[in-house]
Amino acid sequence: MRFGVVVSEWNTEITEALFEGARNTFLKFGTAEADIIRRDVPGSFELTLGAQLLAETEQFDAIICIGVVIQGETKHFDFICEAVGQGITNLNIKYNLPVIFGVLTPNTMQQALDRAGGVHGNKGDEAAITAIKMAALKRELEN
Ligand code: DLZ
Repeated sequence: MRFGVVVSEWNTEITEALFEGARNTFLKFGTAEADIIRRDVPGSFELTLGAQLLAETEQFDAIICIGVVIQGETKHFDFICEAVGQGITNLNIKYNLPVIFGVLTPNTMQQALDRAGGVHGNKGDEAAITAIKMAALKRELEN
């Protein structure tokens, strides 16, 4: 299988840890390093277009979007989360392709760290497992 991973450059300490979690999980389940294609985008808002550009190439069994949006004092949080959630949902339907929501939406940086290799595990691992499961389901039902 071949996987695309789109990574947001905001809060890179967290997004890099999530990417490493996803990458290690793909490798553990037998994906070749060359079949994990990463592309970076400036922020989580850009994850949707980044994933769409990968989907358009028709080279992937699934795509993961990795980002972290931390609750702040402005409404940015709500707008970005709403937009990326809806955008990724739409891509799943538009391309009939698993596009996985690997976006953390914590209240604090500590909550993000806890989910990026901390006490609550690594949500990047979970995103990769979801990608593998959905890609396998798609193959099974299409063949
Ligand atoms: C502008 C912004 C803010 C305030 N916060 C975050 C964040 O917590 N996480 C994130 O991934 N991106 C953030 N951004 C950037 C937006 O996602 C986007 O890159 C810009 O609004 C430009 O479209």
